[in-house]
Amino acid sequence: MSAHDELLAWDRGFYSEILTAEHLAPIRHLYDAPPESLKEHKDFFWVHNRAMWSMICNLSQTAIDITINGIDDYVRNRLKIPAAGLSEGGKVDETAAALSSQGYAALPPVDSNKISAIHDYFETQDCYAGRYNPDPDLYSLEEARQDRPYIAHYPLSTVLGCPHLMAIANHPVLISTVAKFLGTIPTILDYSVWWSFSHRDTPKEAQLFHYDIADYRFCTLMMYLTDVDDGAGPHLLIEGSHDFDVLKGIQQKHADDDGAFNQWYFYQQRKMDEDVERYFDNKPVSLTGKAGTNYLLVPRTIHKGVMPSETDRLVCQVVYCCSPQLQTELRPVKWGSPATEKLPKWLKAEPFRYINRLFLETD
Ligand SMILES: O=C(O)CCC(=O)C(=O)O
Repeated sequence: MSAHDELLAWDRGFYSEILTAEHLAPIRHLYDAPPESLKEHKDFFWVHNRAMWSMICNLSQTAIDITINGIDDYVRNRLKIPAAGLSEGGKVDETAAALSSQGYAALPPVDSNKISAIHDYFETQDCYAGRYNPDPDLYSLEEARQDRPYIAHYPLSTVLGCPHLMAIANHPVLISTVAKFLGTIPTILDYSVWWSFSHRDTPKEAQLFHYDIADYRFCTLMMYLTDVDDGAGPHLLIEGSHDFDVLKGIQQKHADDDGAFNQWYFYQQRKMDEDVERYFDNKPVSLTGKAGTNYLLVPRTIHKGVMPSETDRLVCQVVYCCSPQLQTELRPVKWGSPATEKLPKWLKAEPFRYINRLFLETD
């Protein structure tokens, strides 16, 4: 089946579960689209997006848990995706629990030879200025370094063709940890690598505090490919700021503010440092580390990538979701094409095939 058909089959199949499965009855009222309006993936995307937003605005952990249990049941029992090779216990449980409570968890650093190979590969590849662009104008890294846009990304096919990268992002212990945190077998929604350039005057977009909503529950792998100290734009986050109980506590504390906290938290996309400081007791945690430092992050925490003041930063980010809430174009590479030459063949076997189905198309 093509990646496109598999995506649409997932959407249709899970939507039918929502409409019929008894265990999903408590959330069914959030999915009220007329069936004839659901034709393409984007139609299902918006239905999920609306339901998700409603659960978040109501800080309803129960609704999110019911949905994810439903997804897990659908993936394991209807799609019959085996969790073979995934494990629990030991560090997996410990790391997933830290990720859940703090909103971040450190992973063992990546082997320095592999990091050097990844870094050296990207030094030779063309990139493009700004955020995600499916059809970018490419220029060399040397030109980008002269031009100094605030960030420069690499095309997806370049990222997938990088040595070691997909093997690291799909390491069975990492995937087991992510699965434990999510409550189901993940779907990878994005692989990206970008430079954040230093010596600009003002922070922009994700360099200002914000949180992201990509799925009912999701997390990211952030792997530093250059050394990241305070001058190289560390990732900064407010520990625990994803926790609905913490957010309910703040709502109660500001119950007399005429809805100012809710307005700020739910509707102001970019958040000023002084407001974050006013509402949250904890000081931001700054994630610094040498190249090869690796974190799992919950992007629903309030966070930002600090604007680098001294040195350019190169990072890799992988997004792991419960459901395929793809907002960008689906452009899988086919196994056998040049971009797949360096990929380990075990990525073709379940559950890794399922996990990577938006990016790698098997026959
Ligand atoms: O660059 C970073 O550390 C954070 C990136 C980020 O917040 C985002 O892409 O939404």
